[in-house]
Amino acid sequence: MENKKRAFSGIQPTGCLTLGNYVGAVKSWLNMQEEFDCIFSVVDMHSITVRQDPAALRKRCMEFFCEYIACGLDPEKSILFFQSHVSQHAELAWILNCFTYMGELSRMTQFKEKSARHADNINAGLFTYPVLMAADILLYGAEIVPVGHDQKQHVELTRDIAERFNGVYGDVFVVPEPYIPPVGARIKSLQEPEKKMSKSDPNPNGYIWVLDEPDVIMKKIKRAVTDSDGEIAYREGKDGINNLLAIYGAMTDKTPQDAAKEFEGLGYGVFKERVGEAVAETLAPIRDKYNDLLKNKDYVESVYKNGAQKASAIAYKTLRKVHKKLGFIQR
Ligand code: ATP
Ligand code: LTN
Repeated sequence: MENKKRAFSGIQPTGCLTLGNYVGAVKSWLNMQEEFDCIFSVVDMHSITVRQDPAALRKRCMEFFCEYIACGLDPEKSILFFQSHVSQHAELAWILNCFTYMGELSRMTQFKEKSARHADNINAGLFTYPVLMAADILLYGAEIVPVGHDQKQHVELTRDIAERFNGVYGDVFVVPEPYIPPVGARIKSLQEPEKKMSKSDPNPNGYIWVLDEPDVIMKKIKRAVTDSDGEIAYREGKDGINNLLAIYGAMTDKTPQDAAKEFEGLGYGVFKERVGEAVAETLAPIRDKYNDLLKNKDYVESVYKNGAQKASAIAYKTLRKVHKKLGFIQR
């Protein structure tokens, strides 16, 4: 493992893991497992910027963790853990808060969107959320951060914070690069194809859950909003069809343009059926593996405990170095 570059990423356990998350994030994580030294976290501390019901959150955290493994993240190759199990994330976040400007945070698109959506609870955590994300990444010296397009701005802020800190104290942090998959970085909602597919969409017809049954997948794809010109082509102004082509492409490792050629001249009905089949086929083994994991709670527990231990050993070293640079007395 020693000479491999390190990758870090995470998903917050809100809503349910969607095809958008799978294509935009988890799928590139799978490809990275061989080449990189990977660390993936269920970032539970991020999810409390919005009020959560404790029982529901507990259930969802476990669900996401099992989904990670079911999707193919391999505890023998990658470190898998819950963010709240490694206290250094919160500790480093505080320090980085003191190296981040209010102006920078108020420019973050996600903050602007979420504070508009949760106007009754614009808490400081929502505002400083990107600082916790910077801590997640910088604690592990990650060189690469595989995320969907919407997270690029946060990784860029992480770079700025790291460079600012390094500018004062020398080379402490590795400055990370985002990795955005070329295809599928922006899977759109099936109901409102101008918006991204979101796991906290109140309308389940807008997204596909990675554990959806084949008949549910087919129904959702058949109901997907398209257009009325009847032509299967990948071009501007055809958001719904473009999205289905991107989904099909992601399922079959083709570009949306190549996928469009495959369906040239066919009707939307047949096209949707083929897209639905491709999605159902990709997700079936994930659902099977997930159901096996549910029967094996001890194994799952050993994975996250072991993961937290390994993550913590790395994080401890970084935090120790940071403390020393800052002038704190070593413990
Ligand atoms: P929410 O809607 O609850 O804010 P989300 O669906 O955007 O959640 P996140 O937890 O913000 O999910 O994102 C997890 C990962 O999945 C990130 O790397 C993000 O970029 C990626 N991702 C999320 N939605 C999509 C999408 N529609 N297409 C591609 N990638 C996505
Ligand atoms: N902010 C991200 C989730 C996230 C993350 C991270 C992604 C938290 N910490 C570290 C990559 C690296 C989101 O909302 N998708």
